[in-house]
Amino acid sequence: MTTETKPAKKAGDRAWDAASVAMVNKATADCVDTCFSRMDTQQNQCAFGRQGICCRICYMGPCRITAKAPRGVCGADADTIVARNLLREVAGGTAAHSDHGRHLALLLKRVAEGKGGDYRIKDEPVLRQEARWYKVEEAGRSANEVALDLANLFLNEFSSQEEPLRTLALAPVKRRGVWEKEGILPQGIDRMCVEALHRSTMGVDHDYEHLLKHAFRTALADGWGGSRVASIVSDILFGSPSPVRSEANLGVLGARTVNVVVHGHEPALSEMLAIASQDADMLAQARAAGAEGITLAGICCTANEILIRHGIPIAGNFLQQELALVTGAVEMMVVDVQCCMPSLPSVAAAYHTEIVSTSDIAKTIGATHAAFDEEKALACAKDLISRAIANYKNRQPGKMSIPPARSPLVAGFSVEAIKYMLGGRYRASFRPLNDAVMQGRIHGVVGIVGCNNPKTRVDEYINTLTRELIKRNVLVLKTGCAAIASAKEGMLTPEAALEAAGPGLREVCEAVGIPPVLHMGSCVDNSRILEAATEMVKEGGLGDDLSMIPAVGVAPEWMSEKAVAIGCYFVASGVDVILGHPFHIAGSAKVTQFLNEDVRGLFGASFHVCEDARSAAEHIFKLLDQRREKLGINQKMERKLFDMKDRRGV
Ligand code: SF4
Ligand code: MSK
Repeated sequence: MTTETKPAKKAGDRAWDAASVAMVNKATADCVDTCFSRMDTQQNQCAFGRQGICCRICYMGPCRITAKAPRGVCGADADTIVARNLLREVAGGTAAHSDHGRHLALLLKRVAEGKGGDYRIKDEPVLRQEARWYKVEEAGRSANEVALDLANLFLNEFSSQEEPLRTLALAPVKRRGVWEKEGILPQGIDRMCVEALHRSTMGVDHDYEHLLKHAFRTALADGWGGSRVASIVSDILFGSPSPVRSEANLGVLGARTVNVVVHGHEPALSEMLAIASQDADMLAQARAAGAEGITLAGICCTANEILIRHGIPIAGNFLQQELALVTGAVEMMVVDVQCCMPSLPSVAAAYHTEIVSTSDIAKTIGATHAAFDEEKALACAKDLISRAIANYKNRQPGKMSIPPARSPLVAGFSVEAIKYMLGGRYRASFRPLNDAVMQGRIHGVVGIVGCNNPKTRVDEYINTLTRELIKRNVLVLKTGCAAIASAKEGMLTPEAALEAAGPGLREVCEAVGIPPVLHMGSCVDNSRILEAATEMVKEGGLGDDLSMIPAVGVAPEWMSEKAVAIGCYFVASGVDVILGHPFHIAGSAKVTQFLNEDVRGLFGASFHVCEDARSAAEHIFKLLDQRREKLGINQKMERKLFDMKDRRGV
């Protein structure tokens, strides 16, 4: 095995947006270590790990597969080891999304029992609509009675031992038939994760195809189970998202306000922080401390959750979590779970920032732990804001520098909101979208999701691909850090983005008043993308299965196990997935062939690796064309240049 040594990158090669580049430079000047400098010290990353052929599942190992040692001590070959490792990644990703969903389902149960403290059911129409979908009696019953039955049903999705997930009933009938035929209908989410660990431990399941099929089964329990539950319960408790205006990038931090940044994934506490940060007493306290007010801003998916419901601004995406601290202007960063780097307290130590962890399952050395008590949620949130205000006096003006970057955006496109935008209150439906796809004005729909990764220039792939696709009349749906990348780029502003869209897409977007890039929420809200695709199938005219509609998923700069699970549930749902860089599977030609080719015979979709944005755009177009061809809707549109008169006439 050889390792490559590369020269350290310049700050401009680290990130696409100028604000991040400025903060990478400031971190260097302030002698602060960030993921970018650590990427350099980690540059000789393990080639065995990268190919997935290192096994440390038992203590006869660790074993590494080479030409001279083609089997581990137990006899496992590269195919078994690679498949086991991937299955464990899927189980990790599924567990993360689903445990988030479980916490919310438990909160819904407590609210329904009158033990939810400051939480209430905020969106009763959504509660009742979901109850009807899940066949829970709702007519003539109180909201709390309905919520209790629904919460128990959701909790049973975790513990069910024999019954397949109830949520699978929301998928097209034909797709459910595919899952049944392939033996991958998931039972309870917890059972799927436990079985994944059991099957991949020493001496159990050794057939790579059999292991990988369970990876798809486990992932389905995420996308159609745990993630879906998280999105639904968040909508019931905190309100269903609808389009809101806000701003994104580090410039949303205030030079003269107390800045509190929330980071992570679970929205329960941040919902209360959104209320507490606007409380009159808190604002008076901030003014008494010499500040002009309180700025609450977010990083990662906690940010997306409070953006799509309250319009709270976004400070940045995943790789800006340390850079936000490097501004020297953050009084407190409140972290919950997932994607919060353990380095945050050491970066914060160079400034005056206090890092506060709030989830009892997630502690970090150097952070203050303030356990979040859901029964006293608002009081906890106010305590945190007070601490942040008290910390304002510790700012070191000489160490402060807030980049002036802040881009306007519109976010909050739930499936219901898209339907409403497309058809209005009385004719809300996906019909206009399906018609536009069938007529070729919109070539297809592409979901761009996932994280950033310091191996590549932050946001470059995401933003280049997004521009290329909308220019070619592809409607883009976004979640997670990919959505934040577009926000910083100004591509979530209807006006700016429409300028960059192709004529057919622009015509449709202008007619119905939507931007060509729709921010649908956080990582668990990838289930909303599946829901939108299902609506397109149900609406008719684009085939009777998810594998038929002209749709593709892309994870350009992904880094998390959660992205592996998301990719697997998209493919198992019949949606092709483009990865900007491959899974750690290159050590097995059979596993690579199975995931990138053979699964097409099972699911009608597979994985594809495109390491640059332009080749990804070409490939996506080819995949969309293939589906359009099969549907018989790929006739070339007559070329027409649209003037303002044409557009007004749409
Ligand atoms: Fe080695 Fe087999 Fe143990 Fe893995 S399970 S560490 S390959 S002996
Ligand atoms: S936060 S999972 S870095 S998208 Fe959901 Fe961003 Fe990826 Fe975390």
